[in-house]
Amino acid sequence: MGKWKKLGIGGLGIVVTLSLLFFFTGTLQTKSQQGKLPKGAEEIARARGLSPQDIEAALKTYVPTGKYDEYIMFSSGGHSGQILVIGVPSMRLLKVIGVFTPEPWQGFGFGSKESGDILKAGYMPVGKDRTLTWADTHHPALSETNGDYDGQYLFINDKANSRIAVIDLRDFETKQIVKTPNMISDHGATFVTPNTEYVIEGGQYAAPIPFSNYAPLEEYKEKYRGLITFHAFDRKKGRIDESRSFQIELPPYWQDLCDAGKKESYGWAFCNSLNTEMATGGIEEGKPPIEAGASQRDMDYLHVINWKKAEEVVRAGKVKEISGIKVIPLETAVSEGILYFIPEPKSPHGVDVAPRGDYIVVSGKLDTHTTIYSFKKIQNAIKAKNFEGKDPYGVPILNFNDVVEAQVEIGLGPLHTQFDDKGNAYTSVFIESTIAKWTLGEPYNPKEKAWKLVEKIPVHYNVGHLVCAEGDTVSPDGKYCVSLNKWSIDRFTPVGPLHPQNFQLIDITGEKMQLLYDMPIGIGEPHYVQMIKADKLSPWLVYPEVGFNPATMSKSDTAPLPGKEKIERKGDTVEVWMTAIRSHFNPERIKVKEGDKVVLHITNIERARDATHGFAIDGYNINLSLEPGETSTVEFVADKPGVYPFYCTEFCSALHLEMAGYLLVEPKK
Ligand code: CUK
Ligand code: CUA
Repeated sequence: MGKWKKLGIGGLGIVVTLSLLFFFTGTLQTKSQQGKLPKGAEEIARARGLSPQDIEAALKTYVPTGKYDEYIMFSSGGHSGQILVIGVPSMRLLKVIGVFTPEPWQGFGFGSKESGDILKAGYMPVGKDRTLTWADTHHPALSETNGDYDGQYLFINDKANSRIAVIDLRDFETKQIVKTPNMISDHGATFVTPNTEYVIEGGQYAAPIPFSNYAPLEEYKEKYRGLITFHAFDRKKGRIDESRSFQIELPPYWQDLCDAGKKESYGWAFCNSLNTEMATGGIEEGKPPIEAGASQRDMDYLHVINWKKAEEVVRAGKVKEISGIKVIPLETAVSEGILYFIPEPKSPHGVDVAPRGDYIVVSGKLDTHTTIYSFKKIQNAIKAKNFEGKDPYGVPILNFNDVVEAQVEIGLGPLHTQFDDKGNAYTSVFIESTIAKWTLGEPYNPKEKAWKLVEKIPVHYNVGHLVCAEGDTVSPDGKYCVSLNKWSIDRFTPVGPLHPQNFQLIDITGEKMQLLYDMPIGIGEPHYVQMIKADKLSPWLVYPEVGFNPATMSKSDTAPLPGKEKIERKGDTVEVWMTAIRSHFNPERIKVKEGDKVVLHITNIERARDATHGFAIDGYNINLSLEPGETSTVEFVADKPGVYPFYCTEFCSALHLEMAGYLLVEPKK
């Protein structure tokens, strides 16, 4: 009771709120139910200490059993190297997609040749130990058609090793991992061009090209360079086509986030940078630390890149081929008018293109403003060759005042910006721990409403990115934003010194932003998320045919089919064609000799939804997940003699435990 009084709301307030809400939701119910509160609702709220606002928030997020979410978020899984799939508004975790990291449930990287090959393609091209089993995933990007999400593919980067992955949204599985040539780290990735012609990957920490070409830090300015990669995407094949991809050499500033131009700015890309000071640290020798050296200047450079022009230059062959990829040299990028710089304030981080492609919003981590550049003004300045000078590498620098449209005082530490359908922008403010809502200028809003801070809402705490429904496309939906908070301090039951991160769901439909829900994220550190209308996705519920190979997305010729199960020996190779159906494998006895190579093809011949079977061989680190219709291959050398049961790892049926067999490895004499 005390709590209610303290809130100054009282029982009447709850009854009113509840009645109003039930009146509203009641329109969806039958007449006899209308306006009726379930018995005891008020008592429950009171007993649980819920305020009227809590109840309203609960009603807005609750998705009853049997009902689906309106939006789906694809979140970077951070260091886990995975993707998290989350429903909105319920904030229920729907799936974890194995991407750069072996994922045991999906059997991704645990024995199937197909997934192993995908992972291996992303290993390092140099060095003895090429294996990589983690990634620092940052920015997922949904494929786009005309600047709108089309629900077909998803991309994500690995900042730690400069890699890009392709996920097919028909089965939500990883199809390709590309280790980007020449680059060792990235950050401005992944961002797609409006028709997914390219997946953009901006670099981060400058290094020699390729990074395996050793050069001491004393030669930083001469030998180190930045890079941006345009990975050509073949939508038909659903794969990055490395033969058509290209890179542009950049000065050794640390390029940061990128965004693709759209509509008006189609054909251009924008990346910001930090450390135009080219600091490399050296506290060991009494030099300033990197963080101080890299923040001496008031301005860094927004990179303005004409990728349409770059395409022409690549076609004309004005490139160097380095490590098997076409690279446009820096001098060529300058002489061909591919690259321009614009000063951008203090330690820039986010760069986000407005829905019509007309404005580019940049935020500086050590600034209090968002800075908005006009694409038209940029084009005019380039055409008029209105440059204030050149950087040490000859890149023309546009005059800040010529191209800036507005600056909006937001608060300390603005990072990333998203948009809604009403001409508003939402910026995450890191140091303040807030989300700031502000208005865009014309043509989004009439003059008197333009470029103004509207409202701020506190978030808990240290927000990085935020996402709003389709909020980085040409047609944002509004409705919801989610704040991706790095710290959660006092929000959740303590679980040791490593705290969960906190995704906070915010309703942006009303006059005021309303915080609805906290979702702890126990997998860190997610950086970016995209939110797509759920009805834009049309994933398969089972694979389209029995014997379907997800790696090729086609029916496999080698898939075992019912009645065709067999075991064949050719020399030292034992090849097995096996089927799986509730509740047995066929064959169920595999006898080999120590040292034999075993090639096992397995098809799950089920057609019922959810009828997944696993296939694990004890002691051999093998586990597959076979969805209905799926076929997979396992290859291994039976180098350990003994008796190795194999069994189904999904509780598929009443006789699941009986769904098993024996691998007998007879020892050498
Ligand atoms: S992010 Cu990669 S440092 Cu602000 Cu896009 Cu977190
Ligand atoms: Cu199949 Cu358990």
